[in-house]
Amino acid sequence: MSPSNDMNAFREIVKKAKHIVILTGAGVSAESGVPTFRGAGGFWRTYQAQNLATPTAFHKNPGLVWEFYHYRRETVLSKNPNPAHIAIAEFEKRLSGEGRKVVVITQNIDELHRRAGTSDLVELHGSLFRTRCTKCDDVSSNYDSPICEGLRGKGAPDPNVENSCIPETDLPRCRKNNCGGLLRPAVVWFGEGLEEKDLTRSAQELEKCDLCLVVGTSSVVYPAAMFAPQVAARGIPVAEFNLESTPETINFGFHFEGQCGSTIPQALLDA
Ligand code: BV8
Ligand code: ZN
Repeated sequence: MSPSNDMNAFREIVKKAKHIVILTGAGVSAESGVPTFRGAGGFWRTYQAQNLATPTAFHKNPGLVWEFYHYRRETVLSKNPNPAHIAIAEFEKRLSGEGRKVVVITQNIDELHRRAGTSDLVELHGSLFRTRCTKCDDVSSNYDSPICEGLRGKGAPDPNVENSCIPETDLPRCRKNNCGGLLRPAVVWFGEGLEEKDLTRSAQELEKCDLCLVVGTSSVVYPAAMFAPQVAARGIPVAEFNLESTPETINFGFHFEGQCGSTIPQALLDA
């Protein structure tokens, strides 16, 4: 049976729900001006994002990968949460006053949910604003712009820009007890496992929720892509908010087509 787009019927379900999981992907940040992975947004210079988001790429050319992440850090620092992030954060606050739980499980590394005020948050793929030392494993928050002098003015996304070949000594280095190790972004690259604590926490919330929203994701990257179908398989209502259908749409009870900056506030405000 194809999914319903009856917003009033969905809002009635929202009003009764006690434990809501909201799964989000790049589409929830699109209206903030943060490029998504699909289509044009998926390219930086002549590279596809997912070919740079790998341990192999970093090992081969840490300077190029740092230019890519520096560009994304600087881009996100100049953007703000949009009405979808804000409605989700307000929804969590309002429901917590009624003893009802809202938890956001995001694939995004832009921290826009955090900046919008969401507190119950699982950042499945890490954050642009955390680094991990490749030598001592220290993980630290870092909002410096630029993250180091070697990257100042680097990272332009245009296809004809030459790679800067920044010497490794000029890349972000660990300052913990003068370790000096090369830092990497504390994100989950393709081919890397997600953090055990995040997988465990997600499984618990997905098992217990009585409503799931899946917002702005193409549902092609695993294991995150399995989460919403898992909830639907338990007979729990799942609503997909997207510009288009995805390979998982057929498994969901609801599908709301459109910009989630409009459809999410419609679904959540005062529900
Ligand atoms: C793992 C952080 C195993 C980094 C990301 C072959 C080789 C190696 C691995 C694999 C392989 N085949 C399969 C795999 C597994 C792989 C995978 O799934 N690959 C895919 C490509 C097939 N997965 C992994 O590698 C994962 N790890 O499997 O580990 C393992 C286990 C134990 C031990 C060792 C290994 C790790 C995956 C995490 C990768 N890191 N991000 C960074 O960002 O730089 S993934 C990254 O891409 C995002 O985080 C996100 O997850 C994904 C992009 O997806 P979306 O968020 O959905 O964004 P997208 O642009 O695709 O879609 C946007 C959607 O929004 C669209 O539907 C659009 O219509 C919609 N939209 C746009 N605007 C709006 C909107 N909707 C509403 N309103 C709007 N305004
Ligand atoms: Zn270190």
